[in-house]
Amino acid sequence: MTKFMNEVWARVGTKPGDALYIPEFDVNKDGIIDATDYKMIRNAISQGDALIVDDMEKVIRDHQSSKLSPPEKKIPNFDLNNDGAVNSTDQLIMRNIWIISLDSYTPAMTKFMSEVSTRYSGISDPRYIPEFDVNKDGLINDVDYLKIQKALSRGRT
Ligand SMILES: [Ca+2]
Ligand SMILES: [Ca+2]
Repeated sequence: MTKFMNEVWARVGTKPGDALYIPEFDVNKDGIIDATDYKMIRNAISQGDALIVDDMEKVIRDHQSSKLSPPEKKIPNFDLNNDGAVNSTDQLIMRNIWIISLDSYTPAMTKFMSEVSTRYSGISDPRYIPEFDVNKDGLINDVDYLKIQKALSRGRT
């Protein structure tokens, strides 16, 4: 469970007037923070993670290359299965990143995240990839890196 979800959990059963009550956590506005609100918040967060995975898959699709592509067209870190090409196989690995075996996950994650860190840049920089700017503030930095890492590693740690 994430720290944030622990905070939500700690408030289950609280009502307005209780010290721990936070109005925003009463998602369905029925005057009590209960398991329903907890589930709605948890699902919303998972959905956010899923959208990030979708975006990362799109990045791989947008940067396909074959073994014959000229070096400047190749981004080896997107070759998640290390077969010399960036193609639908790598997309599939990303799409299933939550459930693939640890043997596939660990090297894929290492490569992909190292590409994210080489893309730290501002919006006018050629290294900038819009999908990596998760919070859409025009910068790719640690904030985005951690969001991507968290979304892709969901359930692993
Ligand atoms: Ca590949
Ligand atoms: Ca950002």
